[in-house]
Amino acid sequence: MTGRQALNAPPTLACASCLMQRFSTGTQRLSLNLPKRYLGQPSPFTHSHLLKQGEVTPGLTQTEYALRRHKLMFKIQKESEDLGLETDHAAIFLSNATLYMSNDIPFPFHQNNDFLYLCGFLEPDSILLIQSKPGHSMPSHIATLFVPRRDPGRELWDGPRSGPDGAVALTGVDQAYPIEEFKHILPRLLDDKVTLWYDSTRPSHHSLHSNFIQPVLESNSKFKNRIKSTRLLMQQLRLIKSQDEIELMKKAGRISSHAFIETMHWCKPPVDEALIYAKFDFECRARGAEILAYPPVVAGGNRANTLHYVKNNQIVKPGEMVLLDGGCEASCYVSDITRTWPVNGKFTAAQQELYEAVLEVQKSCISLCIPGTSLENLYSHMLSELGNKLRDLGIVQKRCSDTLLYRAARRYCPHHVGHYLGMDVHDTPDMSRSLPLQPGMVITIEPGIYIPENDTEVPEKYRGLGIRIEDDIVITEETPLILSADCPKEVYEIQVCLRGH
Ligand SMILES: [Mn+2]
Repeated sequence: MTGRQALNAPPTLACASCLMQRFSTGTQRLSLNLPKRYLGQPSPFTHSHLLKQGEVTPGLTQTEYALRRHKLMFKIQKESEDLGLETDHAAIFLSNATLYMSNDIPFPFHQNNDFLYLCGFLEPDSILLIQSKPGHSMPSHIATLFVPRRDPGRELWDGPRSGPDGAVALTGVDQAYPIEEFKHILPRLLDDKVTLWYDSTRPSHHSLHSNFIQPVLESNSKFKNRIKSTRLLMQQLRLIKSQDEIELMKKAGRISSHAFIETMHWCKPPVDEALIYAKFDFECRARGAEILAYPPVVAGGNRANTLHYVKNNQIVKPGEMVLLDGGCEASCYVSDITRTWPVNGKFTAAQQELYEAVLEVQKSCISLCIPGTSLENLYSHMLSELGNKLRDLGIVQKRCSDTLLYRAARRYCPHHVGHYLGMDVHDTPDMSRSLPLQPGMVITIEPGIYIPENDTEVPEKYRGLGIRIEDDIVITEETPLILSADCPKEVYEIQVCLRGH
């Protein structure tokens, strides 16, 4: 295929809709062909309570995954045109490896999210290869999985594996082979002079990289020039969520919000931060979340001023507030919520003054979450609003200049207003915060005010208080959609939740 032919490729949307039609029949056929045995992950046949027919992972069909691969190849086509490349293309994604905390004791396995995004396969030690079809215009392609072969000896210990046949039937990729076969593939691709799209700087699976890929690339230095990174292309794709992804993010937001309600209602002082952590974790998983998306911050009193406090091993005393920054991962998508509440059940006057200041800034930032603005703009807005609040509260001098107000805002809120959210908590981290927000982007809005107990420049009543309020926001054409809207945040809502009536 030449660059000129590629220009004649049909536009994305037309392709997407024919794909939809083509795959809607294909999906049914493949689902009916699912092996009637356990695979290496839930399937509609073995876990009908989790997956519907045609779904690869809960809520995401084979069509959705095929469309993602299609969009990736479309982006590769565009970029190769810009670079003037006239070759065929192959994109390679490695799964994660199982990591061990000590001899034979694995950490819970988590799939590499780029790999997962493109095929939905949840086993470790696997490779996804997406090749342009020689003689066809992009984004036509062939998707191949290389997966652990079935092995009764290992399966006795570790449970069933999908094997190549199970991987094809479940995910809807075109073909699959045992992982060992991959070693024959790469040299052949490079001999055929393809451009290789692969993130070689940060391989997600070290032994697959060093066994199968690195030696081939090092065997001939000219191969190096034919490698292009997939990192930014993947992040551009993952930055804009589809309707199916938004539905899953709503679910994650709902589960976490209800876990917050239960945890707040249950929480009575004195209470161990570790117990609050356990309660929140339990309430998330009892509602169908697989895991917490990150180690939560459960910080009582002055510990809330340590932004990444995760020791969670102190006692929260009566009269103190606790800051809980937590969120679950459900069906591969995460939520990230923070609430701060008085464990007594009622805010003191000083706590309420500071809390309402943060809340007003937070709501003001959320009201500006519309297409065209950016996280950077929202950050500037947050700082200027925080500056005004700090002045109104008497934390900074009444007559100080805008520059000093801005500086004070940065001092008492040392972090950004938010970040992108998706399959990862800090999602698509190489995407600039200056990008104009578009419908389908999901961000957090999380202003805070943190007053260390030893800050003698601040009125005494505020010392030792640290407050953050964080919600998850979908940008839409109209008003922003708040995924964590079920989680109480008004003072009266919180107090009602804490008292249980
Ligand atoms: Mn966050």
